Amino acid sequence: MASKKKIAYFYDPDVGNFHYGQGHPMKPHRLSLTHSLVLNYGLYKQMEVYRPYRASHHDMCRFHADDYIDFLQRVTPQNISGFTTSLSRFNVGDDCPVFPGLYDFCSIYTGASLEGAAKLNSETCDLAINWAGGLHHAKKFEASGFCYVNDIVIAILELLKYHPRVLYIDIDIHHGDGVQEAFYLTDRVMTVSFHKFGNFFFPGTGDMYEIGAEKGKYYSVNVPLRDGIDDQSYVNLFVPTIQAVMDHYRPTCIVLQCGADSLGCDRLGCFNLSIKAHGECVRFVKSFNVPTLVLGGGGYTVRNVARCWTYETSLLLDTDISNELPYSEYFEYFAPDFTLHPDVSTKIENQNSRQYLEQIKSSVAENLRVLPHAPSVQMQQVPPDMLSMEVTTETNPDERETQRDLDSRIEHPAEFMDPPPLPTSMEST
Ligand code: YEV
Ligand code: CA
Ligand code: ZN
Repeated sequence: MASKKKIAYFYDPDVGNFHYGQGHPMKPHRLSLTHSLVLNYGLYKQMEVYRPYRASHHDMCRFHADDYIDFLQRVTPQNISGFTTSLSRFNVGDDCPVFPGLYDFCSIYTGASLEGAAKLNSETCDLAINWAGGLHHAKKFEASGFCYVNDIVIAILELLKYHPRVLYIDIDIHHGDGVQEAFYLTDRVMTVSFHKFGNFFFPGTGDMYEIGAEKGKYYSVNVPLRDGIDDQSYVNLFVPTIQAVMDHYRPTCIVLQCGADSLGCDRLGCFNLSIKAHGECVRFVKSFNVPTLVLGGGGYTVRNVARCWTYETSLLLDTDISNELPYSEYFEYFAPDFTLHPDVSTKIENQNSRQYLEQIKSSVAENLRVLPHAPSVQMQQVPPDMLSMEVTTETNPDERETQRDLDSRIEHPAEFMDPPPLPTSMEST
């Protein structure tokens, strides 16, 4: 096929061995299942498979507060009783527990997203995939919704070194609140989230009237949905919405969060999407031929998460794969059908009326119409990034890059919303 893309795929063999704790719905083991299917379908042959870089404390502090990352690095299940004030201050507890290896887990999924962004920047690949990433709820100063470090914000900050406009699209059933909040005041990033909204569904934000503020006004797009949305309603809303966003914003790269909790039969979700419809959104985004970082996110019925992200890996590779699953070490998870596309529909009624969906569509279109086409930015020189460091040891620093390379780099404005300062505690290890 003429449009075959160079794909970088990131997977760390340790990532599936972390445990949030007994009964917790977030199961990193879903990442081992996904990778096993990707390998057993033979998809690895068509992409570059990387064991990712691990993000450093410094990398995480590009978005997060130093004392918060310090806490994540120090706290363990053994010393937790010495951190009672920090636990509540940083929202670590029930949804976001302290578990063994917590910091390493964050370092793995964040390093992979950051390296994916750097490989897109250097044009080493056209698409980068990190199913372990996409933890969109983490905030500058706190954990939230099973997310501790916001790998998406950190990856977007890396992309902004080279890209004037980054589009973020989020098809997880939850609102992409952490990413929206980080870029609420800037036109350099447009965030678009489709999510369940209403009846106190977590996190409670993402109404269609949240549109951004100051320079970022109209650069946050929210598509609030009711229970039970089906394939046809979702795709018929997603396609024209993203088409209008692409036409008006003209991003130079895209970050796509593919949370699989929007599928039918998800343990925490209430939508009714099939794996094919979820994948259709991924395929549509890919069809614009814009460099894209593809990330995971939520997804709590692990067998369907693995099916969904395997299918989406095949779509990104333009490769058809059989509905019959290949044998793998986790084969029994896929009983009784052992297929890629089992029926995941439920009896939840679609509470999104045609009228309601039309109203959202026209409200989004109206907000996009007032945008200037493709806002530009002041170009500035920025410090070298992680990949250029690898090859500069013996060269004259003045000759490392052409002027054209330097001109193509763009500094990002530091535009984060800081909540009011909190009282500091005197805790130590
Ligand atoms: C979400 N958290 C969650 C399932 C079987 O809903 C919340 C909490 C109450 C919450 C919240 C709700 C709102 O409507 C608005 C603001 C809110 N802030 C908070 C903290 C997070 C979902 C992230 C994707 N938690 C669980 N839904 C859940 C957590 C568990 C933790 C340990 C063990 C079992 C658990 N089971 C769960 O659901
Ligand atoms: Ca979403
Ligand atoms: Zn989610």
